Amino acid sequence: MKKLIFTSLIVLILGILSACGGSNNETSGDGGSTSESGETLKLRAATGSVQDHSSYKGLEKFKEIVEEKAEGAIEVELYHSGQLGDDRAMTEAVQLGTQEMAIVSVGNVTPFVPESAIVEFPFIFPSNEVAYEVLDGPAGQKILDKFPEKNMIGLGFWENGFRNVTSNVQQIETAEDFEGLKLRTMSNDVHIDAFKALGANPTPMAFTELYTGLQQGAVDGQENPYPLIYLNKFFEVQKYMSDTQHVYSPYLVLLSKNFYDQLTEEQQGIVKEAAIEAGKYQREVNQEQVQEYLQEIIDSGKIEFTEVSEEARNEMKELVQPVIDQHSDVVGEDIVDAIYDAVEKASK
Ligand code: TK8
Repeated sequence: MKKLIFTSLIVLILGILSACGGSNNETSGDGGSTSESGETLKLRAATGSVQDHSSYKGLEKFKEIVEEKAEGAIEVELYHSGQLGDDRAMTEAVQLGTQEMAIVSVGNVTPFVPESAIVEFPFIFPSNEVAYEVLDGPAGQKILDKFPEKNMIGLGFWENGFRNVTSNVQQIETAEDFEGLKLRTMSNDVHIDAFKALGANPTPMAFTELYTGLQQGAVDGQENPYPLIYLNKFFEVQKYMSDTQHVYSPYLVLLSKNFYDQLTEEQQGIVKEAAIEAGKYQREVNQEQVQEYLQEIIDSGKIEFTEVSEEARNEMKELVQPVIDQHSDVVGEDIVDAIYDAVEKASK
């Protein structure tokens, strides 16, 4: 009998506590909320790119929207230039919950979510407009849906851009020119296998170490969109650049699931909508920067720029196709079919 009374008391106490406890936050009505202690929730968001890069401009827009709509319940702290580490380190921190948000190249995230590799398959997107339509639609959502099981939330895709090769050895105008090139790549098996198929010697290296790696000759070349080649001054330690446009690189907006689960429903909506709205702005800024910084690089006279012919680009496509076929098996038929169908539809 005593045991029954004791157990009933425990259940009663737990029931009272849970009624008082609820979520970590008490909603003040229209998105504004604070945690039970009244403390503001801190959201640390970082990019590996420098402050002038469009990814940081996008974070500034994200901060403006979230802090206005959350009415002080969420404080966004911004970081840039790898201050919180390179993409891999930031992705690990977001997964662990020690960092709330990161803007990272999908190419650096594939070790965490292999299915995401498809969006950086060589030559899969014919234009940035097609990429936007596919990534922002149901096919792109299929990839974002793979992140919660890895303790992360994929809020959406921003833009890094079409990647182009720079080198200190020779101009890369045809597939043969890749022969023996010690090329820095992201930590991405698809890119490593693709550049091997082109005859290069791919060398994964953190973005934060890349400038020194080029300057000291640890690697002969790299591949990135023009804004990063300009803003990180790679063009000053390279002799040749060509518009290979071999991969379209989206940025992923990664959010800690631990943090997301703390938010009220209203706050989750605010953060999601802010990422989408800031992403539209970031893509516009990035497109402007692609044009502006390509011209700055050419006008600098510090690097020899060449355009790649369609014939040469088609030869590269043929050489990397077996790699795409092999890695499509890793991504899985459902996502592969969805992405390629969406690309075909958006390209019409
Ligand atoms: C830093 C990286 C960079 C990526 C790379 O912003 O590692 O080459 O393209 O953009 O995310």
